[in-house]
Order: sequence, then structure tokens, then C-alpha cells
Amino acid sequence: MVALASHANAQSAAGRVPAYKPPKLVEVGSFPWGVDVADAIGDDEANGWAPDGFPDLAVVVGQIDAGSATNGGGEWDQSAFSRVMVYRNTQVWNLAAGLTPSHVIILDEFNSYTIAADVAWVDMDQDSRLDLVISATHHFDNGEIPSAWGVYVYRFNQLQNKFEFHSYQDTPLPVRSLAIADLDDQNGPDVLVTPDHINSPGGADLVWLMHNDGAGNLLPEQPYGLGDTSQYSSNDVIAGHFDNDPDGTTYPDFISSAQGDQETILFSNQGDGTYASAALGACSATAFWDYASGHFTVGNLSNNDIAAIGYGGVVSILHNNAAQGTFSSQCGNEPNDIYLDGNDYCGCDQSPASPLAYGIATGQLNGGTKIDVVATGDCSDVRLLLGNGDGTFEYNCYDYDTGAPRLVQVLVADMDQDGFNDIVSIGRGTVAGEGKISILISRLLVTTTP
Ligand SMILES: [Ca+2]
Ligand SMILES: [Ca+2]
Ligand SMILES: [Ca+2]
Ligand SMILES: [Ca+2]
Repeated sequence: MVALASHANAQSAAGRVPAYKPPKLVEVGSFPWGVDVADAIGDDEANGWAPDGFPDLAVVVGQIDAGSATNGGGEWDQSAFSRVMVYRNTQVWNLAAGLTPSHVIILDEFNSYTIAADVAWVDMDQDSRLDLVISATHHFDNGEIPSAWGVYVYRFNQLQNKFEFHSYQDTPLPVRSLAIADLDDQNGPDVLVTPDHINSPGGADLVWLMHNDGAGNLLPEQPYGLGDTSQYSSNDVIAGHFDNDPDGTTYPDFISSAQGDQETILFSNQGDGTYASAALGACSATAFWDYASGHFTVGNLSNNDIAAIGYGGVVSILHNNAAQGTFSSQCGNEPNDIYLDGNDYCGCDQSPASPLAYGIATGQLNGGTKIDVVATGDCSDVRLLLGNGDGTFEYNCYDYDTGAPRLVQVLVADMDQDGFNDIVSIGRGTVAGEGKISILISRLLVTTTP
């Protein structure tokens, strides 16, 4: 017979390989690229559409020509508006995806050349409701149009059940990667962005920090250079606690990828408005596309470790050594390589081929307390690296088809609130208009008895 483990004894089953129900898909049209998940809204009008405990989704959709750089190029959908789609979690996940379209934000009402690039849920104006921060790039075949790109803030108006335009701050170049943290410990969350690595003039290796004025308006950007003089632009930026500040406080730090130097640069927040930058010196043969952080060693909650996915689908783990921001690495370019891509884009043959490997996320995926890693290559599968709890990961090519071709991002969230984390991913498809959200709902861990 087969019996389902209860939530209570799932803890004892930690370390087992998770299983997922068939993927639940939502079609979103052309080129979903950025995604974020948070419980932002509910369906109770009398209560101001208040959050209901079930995470909702914001997805950036817009035309982009990322395919032209590699394979299957020229996949434009010229008719696609650039927009952010908000999906409310319906709480009903037994049949189809429990998501219903609830809001659409059309960015090109301000500039028809704007393309939304990434999105984050965050309460920017400190009214206890989550707003949306959106990074924007532009239609690059029309020359440079500076007013098309920058950072938009849309605040949630609970009286009108609407995400309404709140503020805009331009940037010197088109931007893509987006991270949020209250870096100065005042006036609410601040915003970090990097130049659009797909669509920026070469050599723009820096992070721009934009402080919140306390009301959800962003102050002009401050540049933090990565020290990279190559032709490439910086990729991802994430914020988190990566070292301790001199006085023992823990202001958030941030890291970014110097693609040309194939380095990760840590900007250590000194708590006085200055940042000490240092190259982590890890995995120097890999240019990282995407980062995620977490505490990979059980019991060590002081500072974050880093998981990174780089060119060719290589996953590397950067271990945080101590309080002073030094790292050691388990690199994908060393023996026991961890490759996610194969020549068929979805194989686990340890033969990296695709240069488009974007998404990585961390979270507990099989119960227990050990943080796991999930990553995507340029295919329809996500791969799991199960954590051993000591900073290392087991890689046995745990491989799950999401049903969404050409994945670009992945997130971990408990969408059906059953106590087990699920996997949210977005794929841009193989042809224009084929973009999809995929949700893999975790099955309860199964025990089999004779
Ligand atoms: Ca919700
Ligand atoms: Ca708000
Ligand atoms: Ca702040
Ligand atoms: Ca779940």
C-alpha cells in the first residue's frame, strides 16, 4: 500500500527527493522575463483586497530579442505591449493553476519604446501594502531613447483596487536586474539596478543604487563600479547580509557580477553610507548570470552563502567563510562539475552548450531544514541540487519538466499553502507568443510499505 506522509512526519523524511504534480501552466504571450512572488492581494473588497496568505505573482511581459544573440534568433512579437501582469492566487490548485489575472500595467503609455525588464513586490511608500518596482529597458533597434528606460514605481491603491503609477526615475542606461533592500536603514526600501546586459553599450559594469525618499520616490542613482573594463556589462545584482559591519550591526550588502572579469564583487555596507568593494575571487572562469543566497549550513545563520549560475549552465556554490566577507567556492569549472545544460538543452550529460542559463533560486524543497537549490537552463526543465546541510549539495540530475519551453527564471514559494514549497518558473517559448508561467506543486512525500 501507499500512504501519504503527514506534514508532521515530513521532517523525518528530509533529504528525500521531492516529487511534483504535473505542471500547471498559464499562458502569458510574448517573452515573460522577470517574475516575483509575494502575498500582495486577496479578493475581499470590504477588506481593501487585503493579503490572504496565498502568494500572488507579478510577471514582466514584453518583446525582447534575446534569442538573436544565440539560437533561434529574431523571435520578435512586434505587436506585444510591454506590460506587467499581476495574477491573484485563487487558493484552488487541484485542477488548474490557481492564478487569475487581476491587474495589467501597461508601461508604454509613458513611452512606446519602453520594455519592462524585471519586477519586485515591495512596500515602497510604507503604507503596509506591497507595491511594484519595475526596471525598464527599451526597443534597441530604434536607437537610444533615454526617456524609455529607468525604474518605475506603481503603488497599490486599495480603495480603487489598482496599481497606479507613483514615480519614475531615469537611469543613464537601460536597466534589467533589480534588487531591493533598505540599505541606509531609513526611509523604507531602496533599489539596486544594473545595466541591461542584453541591451546596453559595452563596458557598463556597475550597479546603481537609488535611495527611497520615504514616500516611494527614488532619488537619483549613485554608481558603484565593478572595476571591470571589458566590453561586457554587469549581470545580476542581489542584496543580503554577506558580512558583518564593523560595529556589529547588519546593514544589507549587495553583490553583482563583473561579466568580463568573470568575478563576483561584494559591496560591503559600512553603515555610514559607504561601501567597501572586494572581488570574491571565486570561480574565476565563470561569468555568472544569476545569483541566489541562503544559509547553506544548518545552524549557521550569521551570513549568507551564494548560489550562482553562469555561462553554459554551470552552477557554483560560494561559501561564506566568516564574518568578514571572504568566500570559498565549489566551482562548476572544477572536478565534479555541476552542469545543468547539455547539447540538447535539457540533458544532464555534463556537456555545457547553451549560453543562456539564467535562473537560480534557493529554498527548502524536500522538507526539513536543509536549503536546496533549483536552477534553470535554456530548456523546459528545472534541476534540483539537494542540500546536505553542511554547505555542500547533492547533484544527481534531479530533473523536472515544467512544460514551459526556454525557461529564464525560477522562484521557490508555497503557492498552495500546504506547508511544502513549490517551484514557479517562467519560459519565453520557442516562438513569439509562447510565453508561459509554470507552477510545479509539490506532492507530499510518499512512504511505501509492503
Ligand atoms: Ca494573495
Ligand atoms: Ca505601499
Ligand atoms: Ca532606505
Ligand atoms: Ca506547496
